[in-house]
Amino acid sequence: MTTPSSVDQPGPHPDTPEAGTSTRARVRLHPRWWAAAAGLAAGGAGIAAGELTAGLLSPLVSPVTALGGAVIDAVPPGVKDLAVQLFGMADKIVLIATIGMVAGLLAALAGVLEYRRTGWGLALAGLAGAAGLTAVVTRAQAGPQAALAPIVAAIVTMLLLRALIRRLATWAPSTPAPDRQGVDPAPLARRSFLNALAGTSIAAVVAGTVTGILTRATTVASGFRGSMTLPEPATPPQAIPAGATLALDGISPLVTPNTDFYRIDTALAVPAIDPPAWKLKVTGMVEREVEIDFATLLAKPMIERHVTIACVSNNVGGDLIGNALWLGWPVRELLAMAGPKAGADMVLSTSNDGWTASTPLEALTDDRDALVAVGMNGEPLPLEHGFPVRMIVPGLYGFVSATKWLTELKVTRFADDTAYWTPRGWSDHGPIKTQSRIDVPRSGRTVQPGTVQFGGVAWAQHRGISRVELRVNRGPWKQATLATGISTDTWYQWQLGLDLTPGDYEVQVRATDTTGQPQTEDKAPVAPDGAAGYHTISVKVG
Ligand SMILES: Nc1nc2c(c(=O)[nH]1)N[C@H]1C(S)=C(S)[C@@H](COP(=O)(O)O)O[C@H]1N2
Ligand SMILES: [Mo]
Repeated sequence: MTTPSSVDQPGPHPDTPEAGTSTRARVRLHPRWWAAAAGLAAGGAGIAAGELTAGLLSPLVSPVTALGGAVIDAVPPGVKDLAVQLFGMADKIVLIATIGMVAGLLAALAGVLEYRRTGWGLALAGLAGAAGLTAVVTRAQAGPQAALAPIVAAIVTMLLLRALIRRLATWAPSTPAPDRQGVDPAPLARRSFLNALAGTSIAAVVAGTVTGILTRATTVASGFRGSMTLPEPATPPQAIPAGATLALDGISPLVTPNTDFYRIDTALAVPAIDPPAWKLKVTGMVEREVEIDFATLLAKPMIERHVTIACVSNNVGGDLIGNALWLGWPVRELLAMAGPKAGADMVLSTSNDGWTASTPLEALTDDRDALVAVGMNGEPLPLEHGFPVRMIVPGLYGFVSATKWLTELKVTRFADDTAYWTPRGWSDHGPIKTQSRIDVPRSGRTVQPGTVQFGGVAWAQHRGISRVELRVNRGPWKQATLATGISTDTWYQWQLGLDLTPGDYEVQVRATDTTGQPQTEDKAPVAPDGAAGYHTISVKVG
């Protein structure tokens, strides 16, 4: 190897172990590879920290899943079909693996960039975090806290990347300093870098494993949900009548999409139920206890009904209300199998997480279509809306009827049993109060003088709405155009054009139900049994 002429050659390549004792020579791999490894470890730990955050908040806000969803939505249908053909049910796993590979490559690249030039790798990590943030906030069904996970992922990645690359640069400067005097820092710096790299990698694996364990139930439940098909209803749903929808910009859509549907529950983490393990029991004051499993329930003759459900905590003018098409089996048929005993007047429904609601037995046995529901707007119930089975009862606030993740119906008496909210200052009965809301214009808006179009929704579930009126500055009531309802169990759109000259106005709305009873003007707070009063907005014309 050593020839006389080699004396005049430049020294051995610094990557080779033969390079002797110079600082760079100790690096057996080219430092670029160590930088890539640092990027991978930092990115892995960052993503794991983000997923762990998401898993703790709610498994529904995972940045990786959100990005995957965004990719699914973005690819043309042809590519989607191809992916399903190629990979079948494994298509989602392939997608997640692909996202993992892309993330890995980007992380390695961030390491190399950061090693070359301080700040560049951080910038790349920041960009990736911004992509995750965009995916999460545009998709998550879980509100603004969803933004936390990608932010945590980006910050952890950047901090670790900076710390690792700083150590690497001390050991193997990317721009080698002229020969230094004194003690060679290499062995110490080398150990410091390798320890940090190992620590980061271990942390990434531990956080990833914990997240996997935490979210496994959710993964199983969403996997089942994604691959199941809902049964067809035995009788088709009522068609939405022509004239049920008014063409007015900004009015609430007649049917609320699942992703926009309000969510209210006490569950810190969304319960994840594996349908094959699910059972619904009917117990208490019954002739015979009944227990049905998911397959048995799906085989029952189902009906599909639009029902507007509302939260008792919905303030006048609030948005804790939504209208969906629910697929389910009438509760009265399930109760008939069990045979409620004389004297019973309540059904205490229990959720998988222990939450309970008290529903009058009558509301579950009369002719209204109270449902043991499995479908929402043509899909299996979303996890956060009660997958796999919930109750839907037309005419009652959710807190006394709409039990999600339903597992038991106990036939009992109001005198003997108490539901979750009853000892907490809320009523044990909760019929929905007749209400109306102005959606457009938004309160506080300035609008053009002339004919100003007002519009919104009104509801009196199971009684139906017969009239909606507006008044300006407490003047006479003027009747609005009322759209045809889908049924008395849903809300109705309404609209009215008012000629207004420049100035400040107070506009109020009131609805009247089909029994001729107008909603009350007397204000009531949400507790104990629902808000009352007129929705009042201010409009500036000018
Ligand atoms: N298990 C369970 N079910 C529940 C609740 C709850 O806290 N836990 N909240 C109820 C309340 S107060 C309302 S208003 C409705 C809301 O249903 P949604 O989240 O599907 O809109 O669910 C009801 N079902
Ligand atoms: Mo509620």
